[in-house]
Amino acid sequence: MNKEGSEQTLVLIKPDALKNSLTGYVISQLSEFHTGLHFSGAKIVQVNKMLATEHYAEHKDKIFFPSLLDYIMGFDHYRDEPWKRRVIALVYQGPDAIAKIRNIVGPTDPHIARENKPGSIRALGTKVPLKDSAGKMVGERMDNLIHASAMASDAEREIKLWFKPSDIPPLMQVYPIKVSDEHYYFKNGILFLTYEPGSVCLIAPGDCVWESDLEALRLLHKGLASKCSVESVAAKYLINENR
Ligand code: FUP
Repeated sequence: MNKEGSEQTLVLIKPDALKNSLTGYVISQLSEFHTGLHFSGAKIVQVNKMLATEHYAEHKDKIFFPSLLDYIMGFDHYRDEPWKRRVIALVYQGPDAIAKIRNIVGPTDPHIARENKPGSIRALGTKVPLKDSAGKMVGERMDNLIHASAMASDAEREIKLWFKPSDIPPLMQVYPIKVSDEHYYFKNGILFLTYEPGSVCLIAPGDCVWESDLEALRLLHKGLASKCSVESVAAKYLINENR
C-alpha cells in the first residue's frame, strides 16, 4: 500500500483471452470508470518456462502443473503460431485494487463462475480434462482467461516477478527500490559478480532494483538462504530476451 492508501495488483490477460479477442473486453471491464483504478504498468510478454514456473510455484507438485505451464506459455492456444504466444501483464493501482479486480474476475473455476457469478470474466472460460496414458481422467486444467493477484503478499511477489522498477513510472511505484553498486550476472541458475562467458548481466552498478531482490541476491551469492529463489529475481530481467 502506498502513501495515498492505494494498492497495486497484477493482472495477466492469458493466451485464451488473446486468442478469443477478449483483450478489449477485459480492459474495458477493468477500466477506471468501472473500478476507480488506473494502470501503472503494462507489457506484452512471451512467457518462458522460468517465468511460468516461478509464477505458479505454489502449484509445482499438482497434477495439472505441467499443463498449466503449457497454457500460460501459449503452447496450447498458439500451437502452430509461436510468434503469437504471449500474455499481457498489467499492474492496476488504486484503493482496494486487489479485491475490486478479483470481484470482476470471478471464481477460479469457470464452471463455478458461470453458476455463482454470471457476468464475471472467468464465466467465459472453459475447462480441459487431463488424462493419464491409459486415458483415465486425472485432473482438469482451468482455462480461465485472466489472472489477478489474490492478496497483498501475492500482488507484491507477482508484480516484482513480472516488472522491473523502471517498467513502472516513479510516482506510481509502491515497493521500496535501491540502487545497486554491484554487477550481477546469471548463467544456468548460478549468480556471478563478474562476467562469465555465456552469462547474462541482470543488474549493473547504478541500476534501480527492487530492494528485496537486491537483498536476496546478496544472500544467494554468499550461498545463504533467501526468501526467494535466484530464478524469481532473474526471470523479469530475461523477459523477452532472445536467449
Ligand atoms: P487463482 O488465484 O484464482 O488464479 O487460483 P489458484 O491459485 O488456485 O490457481 C492458479 C491457476 O491454476 C488458476 F488459473 C487455475 C489453475 N488450476 C487448474 O488448472 N486446475 C486445478 O485443478 C486448479 C487450478
